[in-house]
Amino acid sequence: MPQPIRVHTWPTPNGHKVHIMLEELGLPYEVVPVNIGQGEQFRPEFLALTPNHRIPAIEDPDGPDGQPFALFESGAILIYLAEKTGSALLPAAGAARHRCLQWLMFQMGGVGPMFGQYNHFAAYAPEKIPYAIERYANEVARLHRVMEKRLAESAYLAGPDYSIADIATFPWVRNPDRRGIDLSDYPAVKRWHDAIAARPAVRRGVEVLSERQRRGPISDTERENMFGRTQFAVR
Ligand SMILES: N[C@@H](CCC(=O)N[C@@H](CS)C(=O)NCC(=O)O)C(=O)O
Repeated sequence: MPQPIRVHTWPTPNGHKVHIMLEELGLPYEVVPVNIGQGEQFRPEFLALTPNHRIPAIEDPDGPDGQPFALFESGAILIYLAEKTGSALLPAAGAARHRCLQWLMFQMGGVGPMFGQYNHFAAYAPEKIPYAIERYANEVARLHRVMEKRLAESAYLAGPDYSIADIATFPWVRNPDRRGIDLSDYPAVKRWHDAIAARPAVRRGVEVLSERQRRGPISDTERENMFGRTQFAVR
């Protein structure tokens, strides 16, 4: 029995990518909650794993060459876990592999940051700045149109098969109403979303730490830790 991978995480889209991946692979893992609203991402033991103080990060006791290995950045973690297990969730070579990495990068560099900024300005910013809200709402809609075009011609983002590109993107397309999106306007994205949401591993993955999910308006402490002086302190 392999030793469990420790996942330092929180129930957010970037955390759920890794929970879903571990569930899909059937790897044993141990969840180490990092409450980002309460500032636990700034604890020395977490900063030792990632100077970027963002979840998710993993510690694999059985890393490359059998040595303990720590890794942050959700996209890098998905690639690592696929390669560690030889999983077809990342095609081994050729055009299929590059296409998968292309759509993974599209998520990491586009969907994640843009949707995240939309959430920030629409839900968390203390003042409502119409220009910022409109800019990111436009980006969210544009990125949905890109996915719609792709998924109208392909079952999954990288091609005919489910891959780490879908695992990275799905948690950000979930709960579309939070971004002012009605998935019935994007029928191919909806078909893809519903197929992925029905996978047993995905259902289990998005439940990880769900009881700790933030509900209701953001508190002053949470605002301070995520967007205030604590966040931007020189470390
Ligand atoms: N590019 C990073 C982004 C990670 C990220 O933004 N994590 C957020 C939660 S989804 C976080 O830890 N925030 C803590 C903070 O803002 O202090 C990844 O994909 O791993």
